[in-house]
Amino acid sequence: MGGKDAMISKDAKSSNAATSSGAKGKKEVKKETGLGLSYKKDDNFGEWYSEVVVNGEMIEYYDISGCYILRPWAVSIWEIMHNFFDAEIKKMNIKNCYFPLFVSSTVLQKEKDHIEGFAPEVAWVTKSGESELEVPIAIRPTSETVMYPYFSKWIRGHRDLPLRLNQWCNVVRWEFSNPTPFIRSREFLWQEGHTAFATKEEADGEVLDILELYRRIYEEFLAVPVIKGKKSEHEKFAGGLYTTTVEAFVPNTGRGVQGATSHCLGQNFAKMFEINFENEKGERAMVWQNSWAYTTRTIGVMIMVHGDDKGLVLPPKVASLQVIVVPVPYKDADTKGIFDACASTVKSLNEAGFRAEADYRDNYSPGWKYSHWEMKGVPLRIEIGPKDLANNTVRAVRRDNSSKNDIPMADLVEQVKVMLDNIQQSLFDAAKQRRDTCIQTVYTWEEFAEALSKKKMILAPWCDEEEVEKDVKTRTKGEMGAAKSLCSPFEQPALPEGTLCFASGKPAKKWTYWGRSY
Ligand code: 87F
Repeated sequence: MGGKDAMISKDAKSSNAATSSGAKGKKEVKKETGLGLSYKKDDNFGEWYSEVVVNGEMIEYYDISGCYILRPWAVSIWEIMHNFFDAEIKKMNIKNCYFPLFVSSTVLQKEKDHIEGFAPEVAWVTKSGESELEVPIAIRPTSETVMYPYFSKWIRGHRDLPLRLNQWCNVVRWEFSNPTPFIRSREFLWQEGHTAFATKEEADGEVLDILELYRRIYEEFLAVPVIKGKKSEHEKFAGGLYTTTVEAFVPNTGRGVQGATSHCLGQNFAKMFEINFENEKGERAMVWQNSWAYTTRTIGVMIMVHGDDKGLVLPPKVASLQVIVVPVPYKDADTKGIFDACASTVKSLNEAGFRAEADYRDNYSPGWKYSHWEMKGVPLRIEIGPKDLANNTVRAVRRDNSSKNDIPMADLVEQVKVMLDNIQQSLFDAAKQRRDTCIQTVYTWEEFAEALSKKKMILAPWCDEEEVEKDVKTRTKGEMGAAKSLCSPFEQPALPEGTLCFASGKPAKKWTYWGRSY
């Protein structure tokens, strides 16, 4: 990434992006419109990303490093995913709740082991006005310690189980490394699910049900392919029993990205917080717990995977605007007729359930509007000019591949549906193809090092020993960051007897994905 966060002045300057400069990787900006990006995705990915999130009107930089303003264009995407996920978990009888933002230090530190490694990232409130607080209060970085004392209070007998809660909220983690909009920010939005069951089997089942919802968010909504799998002992959430993940990959940087996680916490927290119940036999038993979350990081992954040199590319299912209708009036043409055709096009599309609008602004040319809506990633543009009016057609232009299609007015709704479905599918297919060409299977350390230098996502046979993973990290340390295990995919290729670990030479136990990551 371009290390592009420190100063608001620098950020604000680059966000205008209209001027040309001699900086590395800069391209000529379209002079006519003043729109366009000054960096190309393949030439300078970090600068391209910083520019596209601002020019696409997703975020605005803020005067606190690592904090970003989410503009309506980004929040509308979050809301669409929220509505899907919220409805799905309600079907599973999971209830929404809200716990406070603030945590006392005694409560936060109750489960010391789990908090230990994270302590430097916890932000504290130490003052109100000019006076020091008697005891500092932490801002939640996650809510295990906030919620579980109440789980202990609310769970008495087996009839109180399962207890399945979720909250939609913000969390704060004071990151020090390279903040990046959506991907690594100091405050972010998420849902965090926290559940308790009488049996491990029920908990195990839920871990996978939730992981499947995360897969659907990425693949069906964001059109981003992910790999479902299990984290290594070294990479799992230390407070839990095991961690499952959906892993995405950003081909341009060759980095994996943990898309969302679903943990089985086992009984660690139950012991710590005394969350137990009387079972059907009248004995005391400890609950089995899970926790799971996805965050606004999802949006960043989608931008990185689909965006291009013209700006954002939004998959139709998450685009707050799916179709932008642009009138193309000529000097002597029937302007009113064109505007009326635009209005009736929008009306038909809205009535059929599509998110469509027309851009009637008279202070911008059609060409400027094309660039503007391309920058914002609207999946489909409909142009209506004098010829279209005469022929009773509209011209539809796809954002993802620029293909043009003249559609008879009579087939409008039907054709738009087909085109949006095609865009959604081909974005996924193209992303999957790009991702798959980055996956490389290796058997030896030499092959591994070579593949890593080529920014690959590496599938390798592994002995599954923590010491070996630590060793891989040490041996790959460098400017670009060390490689680590991403996940062991649930779908394991065959592992013939006698296959050796790529890093230790010991007998391999499983196939695991490795690479650099966000
Ligand atoms: C940062 C500061 C303090 C991650 C932290 O993944 C504590 C933590 O506990 C911390 N960063 N974590 C792990 C979060 C685990 C878990 N929490 C609920 C999830 C899903 C949602």
